Amino acid sequence: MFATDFLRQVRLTVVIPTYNEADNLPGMAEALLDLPLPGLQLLVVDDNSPDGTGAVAEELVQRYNACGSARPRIAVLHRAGKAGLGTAYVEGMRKALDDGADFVAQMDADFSHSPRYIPQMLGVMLAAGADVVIGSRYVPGGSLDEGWGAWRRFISWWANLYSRMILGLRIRDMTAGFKLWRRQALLDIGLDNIRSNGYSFQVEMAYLCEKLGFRLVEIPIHFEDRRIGQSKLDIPVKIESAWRTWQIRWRYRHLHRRP
Ligand SMILES: Nc1nc2c(ncn2[C@@H]2O[C@H](COP(=O)(O)OP(=O)(O)OP(=O)(O)O)[C@@H](O)[C@H]2O)c(=O)[nH]1
Ligand SMILES: [Mg+2]
Repeated sequence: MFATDFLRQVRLTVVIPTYNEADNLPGMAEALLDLPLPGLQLLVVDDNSPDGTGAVAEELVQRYNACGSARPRIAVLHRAGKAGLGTAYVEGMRKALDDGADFVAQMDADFSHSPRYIPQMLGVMLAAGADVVIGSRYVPGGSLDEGWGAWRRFISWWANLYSRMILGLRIRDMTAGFKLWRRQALLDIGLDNIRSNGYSFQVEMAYLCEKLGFRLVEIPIHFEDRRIGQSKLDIPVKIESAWRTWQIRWRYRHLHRRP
């Protein structure tokens, strides 16, 4: 099969958790569905956002699924209330696997992660035979929004160093929320085991990748500041992430690489 045929048929689901992202979601959907990947599906996991993101997502379903394609281009998972980033990803990824996705991407709704990297991530995954590809701010060529002040840069740098040191990992961007997973990698991780919410969800998943001996590639990305709206990951989430790192280390102390 030619590479272009493969890319036309590839079943890739992009899971995006949303809480109050009504202004960002239509643009994200358009950018994702414009990519040269007709088998790409967007799965929105919304927590009954007060700004009506859930209703916006349903309008997008009507708009983009009307063309009669076999696999819906957009699906929505509505949850009753704000239950955290980690559980949103677990539920979304589980649904993506149940629906037969071969590849699952995870990213934020706010354009911090540009959709244009997705074909590149898929290409790298296939060429390198990787289990997971990480869109990384902290490998050579990666960069942060110029608008980030010194304090924010320091906190992000510190969070990375902290979790890398405690967990003894080589991954450069431990809190990266932009990843592409091979189906089998998520099955091997066992999503039912994941306990972390917030930033520590990313740390727990990264830790399991290394512990299980996954083939992992970090590609450089430019991380933009959110375009519209406010951050949902507040101080309590950051504190939770700090102590969860120790919990992750303890919980998986007997875990061995997959054969
Ligand atoms: N479903 C769901 N989505 C969430 C929750 N918390 C955050 N999100 C989404 O997770 C993504 C990341 O959250 P952000 O608020 O952008 O976190 P952040 O990138 O650290 O903060 P900013 O730098 O301000 O963007 C966004 O798409 C949010 O809408 C939640 O409890 N439930
Ligand atoms: Mg963000």
